[in-house]
Amino acid sequence: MLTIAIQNKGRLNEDTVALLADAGISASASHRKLISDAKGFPLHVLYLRDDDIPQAVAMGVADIGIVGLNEVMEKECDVDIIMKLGFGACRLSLAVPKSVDYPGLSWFEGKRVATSYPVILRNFFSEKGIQAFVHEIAGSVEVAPAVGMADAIFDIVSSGGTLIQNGLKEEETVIQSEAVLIANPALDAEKRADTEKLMFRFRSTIDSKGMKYVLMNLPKARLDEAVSILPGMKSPTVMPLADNDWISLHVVLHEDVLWEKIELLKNIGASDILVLALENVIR
Ligand code: PRT
Ligand code: ZN
Repeated sequence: MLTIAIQNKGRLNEDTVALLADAGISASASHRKLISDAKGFPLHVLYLRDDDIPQAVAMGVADIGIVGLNEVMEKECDVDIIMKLGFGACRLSLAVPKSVDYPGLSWFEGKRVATSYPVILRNFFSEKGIQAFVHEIAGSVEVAPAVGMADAIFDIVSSGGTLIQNGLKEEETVIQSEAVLIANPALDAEKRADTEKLMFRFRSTIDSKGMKYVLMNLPKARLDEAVSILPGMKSPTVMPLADNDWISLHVVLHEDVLWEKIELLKNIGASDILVLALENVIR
């Protein structure tokens, strides 16, 4: 049976458990245990610290895992990144005290930079030909410049609020990260097939994010206009109504364009518009 490693607590845990739940897999039953059996899919769930997930998958302790791309890159383990999961978005950036008049990367020459991601940072500096001192610290990296431990930091940024609170400004983005599905490169055929099944389920829930199912009544004579308002639709679903001059039109729309399209459709006579949540898109 396939074993998946997920974060036991922390920022990725909730979204990971929700992704599994949307895919019909219940994994939240026994948080306190190291390992449990999921319901809804033949799967062992191994709860680990995120730092340990790349290595657990590389060693085959788990077959697959869900972890931030930043951790995968830092640990340099032999794993395949097989899917981006669309949550846990953040970036790894270099930040300097806001009083610095920053001229570009050359500023880092000879400087001390505090980080919890020394491998990624050393790789970046060596690629750019910058000689800087990389200081590894485990936590609260953002306070290092204020207490005189470093000249700058390299850390995870999401809203940027933490940097501002600590009198720092973001100057260079080194990597963009999000949660990814990783796999041991040497899975046997059966585990590979199970992983494909799991990815198929994840894909359908990820693809449905932000999508709405919209039904409306429309005068039959305006169908061509409706189709031109909804570009990209291969062919909208059209159902007859008891009144021959009217049809029922069904479309899937992203919430970003929902209201704009609905207004245009109303202008050509659409009425009784129903907007429904969409759980899965199975292609
Ligand atoms: O205990 P364990 O080792 O498992 O967890 P952890 O403490 O190492 O990691 P955790 O749970 O904090 O984060 C897990 C993963 O979430 C990270 O490896 C990233 O891939 C992802 N992630 C996404 C983030 C953030 N967003 C984030 N904002 N991880 C950390 N942060 C920190 C950031 O460093 C900053 O200090 O949150 C703070 C707030 O960020 P701002 O910019 O929004 O202020
Ligand atoms: Zn961690």
